[in-house]
Amino acid sequence: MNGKIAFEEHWSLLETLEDSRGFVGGSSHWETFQRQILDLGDERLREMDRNGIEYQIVSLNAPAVQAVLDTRKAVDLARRANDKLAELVGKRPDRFAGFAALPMQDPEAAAAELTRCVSDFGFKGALVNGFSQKDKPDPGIYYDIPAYRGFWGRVSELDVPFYLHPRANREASYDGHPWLTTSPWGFAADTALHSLRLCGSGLFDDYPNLKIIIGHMGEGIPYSLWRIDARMRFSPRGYTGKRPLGEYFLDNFYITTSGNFYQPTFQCALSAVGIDRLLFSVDYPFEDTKDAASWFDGLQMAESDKLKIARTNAIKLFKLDLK
Ligand code: GRE
Ligand code: ZN
Repeated sequence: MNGKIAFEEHWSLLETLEDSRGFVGGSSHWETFQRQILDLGDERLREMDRNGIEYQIVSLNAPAVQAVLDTRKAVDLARRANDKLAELVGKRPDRFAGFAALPMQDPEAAAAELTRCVSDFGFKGALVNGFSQKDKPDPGIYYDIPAYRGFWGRVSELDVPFYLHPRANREASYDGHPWLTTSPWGFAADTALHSLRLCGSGLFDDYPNLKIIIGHMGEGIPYSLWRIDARMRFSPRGYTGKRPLGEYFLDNFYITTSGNFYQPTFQCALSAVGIDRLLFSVDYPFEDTKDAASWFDGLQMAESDKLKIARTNAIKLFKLDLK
């Protein structure tokens, strides 16, 4: 299928490249990976063309800004990354746009940076790599706490989506099993936890128009959605939302197919969230574009539904100037 839009697609500055090395396997693949993630030109475009992807919204690799303990340095890194991304995507506005990297260590600076990126560069929203570390590695800071309400107010005013992207889980219960902390499990566990914290905090009562995107077919939440609300009837301790949690998930979240090209999971996600909330993405270059595209293109479903997931849902969500 041609004309697909993908938006969990990463690039890297030279100075944040090392953040990705541990995830990429052996040295021969690392060579290729470096080239792919640094490039926002011909190689990426060829890969998109070969696989029917017309347009990418590009974001910085993980964890990058979120792992910079010194807030001043985090603010500076985000700004330089966004300036550079704007310059690169600006060369092919017909094929690329950007998501802002944000220094969430300082909620006011993050709100200001998002505003700058949307108004000066036409960025389509933000992509943030999970919790932030500030001054010390632990505990990580999650954005449901009151200090972030002003930040979310700005996201709501700007009316742009916020992609909550994974980073490695740091809980002590993962000790001795580093493989568990990252993409096989911990990425999803931590991003799901963060999403549920947002739902449980009353955030979406304060700002009902917020649009949160999560990848990897919903990071496991669609599979658990019914049980969460079923059990919340008996143990709602500390829950401050006005409505059942599942309603916020269905009203305020969008999910993508990034890095999860598996039919049973897709069917569950689609049944749980519906056709208007599920969107195609790859997770380039952590995933092979062909794996994502050939799997998606081969799905047996009505073409009109497929077009929504591949393209028209994204045009609507990001108000893209595409037909
Ligand atoms: C990602 O950023 O999407 C990512 C990583 C590391 C491994 C897998 C992955 O940063 O998808
Ligand atoms: Zn990703």
